[in-house]
Amino acid sequence: MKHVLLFSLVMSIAFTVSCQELKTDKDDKIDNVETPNDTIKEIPNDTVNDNPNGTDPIYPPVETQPANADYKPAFEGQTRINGVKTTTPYEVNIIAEGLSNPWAVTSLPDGRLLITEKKGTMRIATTAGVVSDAITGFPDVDSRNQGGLLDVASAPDFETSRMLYFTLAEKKPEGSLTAVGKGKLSADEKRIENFQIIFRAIPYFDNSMHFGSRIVFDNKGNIFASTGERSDMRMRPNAQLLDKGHGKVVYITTEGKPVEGNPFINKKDALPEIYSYGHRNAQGLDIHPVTGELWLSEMGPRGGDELNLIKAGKNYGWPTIGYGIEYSGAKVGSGITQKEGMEQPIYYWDPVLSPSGMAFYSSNVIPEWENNLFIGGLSSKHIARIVIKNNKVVGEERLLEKENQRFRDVGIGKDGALYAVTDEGRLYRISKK
Ligand SMILES: [Ca+2]
Repeated sequence: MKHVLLFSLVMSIAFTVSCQELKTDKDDKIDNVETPNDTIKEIPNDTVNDNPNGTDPIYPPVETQPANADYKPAFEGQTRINGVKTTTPYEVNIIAEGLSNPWAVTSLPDGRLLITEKKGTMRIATTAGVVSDAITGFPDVDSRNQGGLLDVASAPDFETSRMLYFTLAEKKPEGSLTAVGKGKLSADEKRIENFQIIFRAIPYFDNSMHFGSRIVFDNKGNIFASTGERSDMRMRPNAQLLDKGHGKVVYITTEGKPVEGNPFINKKDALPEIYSYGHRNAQGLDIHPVTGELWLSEMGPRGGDELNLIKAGKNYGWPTIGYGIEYSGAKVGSGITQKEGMEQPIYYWDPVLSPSGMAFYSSNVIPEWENNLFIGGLSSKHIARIVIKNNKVVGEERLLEKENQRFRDVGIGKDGALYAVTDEGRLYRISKK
């Protein structure tokens, strides 16, 4: 295909942590960034540590910039945790370029990669970077700013059903909303057949911001999906309202019905699909490979990005509590960080990470990465490696920060490699050397 160039350039990672410019304007919009020269560098010997205990050596926190807000964390280790560094040698390859605003990358059962593109197409890539023509068959999406065709997940029975599940910004004359839809990948892999919307985060609203969203299957074959609160000051309070679909995690069946036992299923006037609420703009969602618990990354305002452990029926606080401030510098609401009945984030970033898609590393090909969480950073332009023990963050590392890319999503390959897509149109493969 003519728009995607194949790359075989092997680039290296300097394992040192360096300061990087963090934009105070973290707004999640598409930049044009010049492509840096690809160079081959040596990995410095002094950064490869013996690791006899199987634990990560401890380094200073990766964040060295002043915080935007003067809020104090609710507990030790809630922000600016010790740094860690990957010791297993790995390599970074740009395996494809020229993708059109790729938004999600995830593995098919056969190991190939599904990649959505924001304007409403999908492609299938091999792990060598051979990319298909655009796959069509989606409804009209609102692809302005933060909207578009968003996440994709393959059905647990994909090998027989060929069913794929998506989130998207559905476009209607009255506005747009975050929707979950499904369709069948045609036998020739050129089209999505019989696309159906199965859930809508009502009501419609006419803007182009804060749609979320990610989708993940649990081991029962049901779907978790995140929605955004649509950014506008009039919409923001909806994150706290149980009769609105904005700023929520929903838990639904493959038919779009609420899962039996959902926390608000018997509550009058509440949407029965809601699983958790009080979210701002969650673009990262995944299930821990060992505990089976649902984790979510969430774009906060200036200096309030969060990592949350999601539990049924809980309120995650937006816009009442949080660790960020408005872009104007003003407090958000009354400027409080804690409140009875509202959950604390497991971890937060100030300055921001601008967390987008995330994935737990369920492989052991790179041993110290097993069960670590990898989160794509947009304005921060790196991939955050987060080490979690006993539901606390115990280490953070910045990967690929020299690439100068807005990392939109990361996915784990069946081959134990980490794959990432960027707003600039690249597909990366990060694999053991
Ligand atoms: Ca929160």
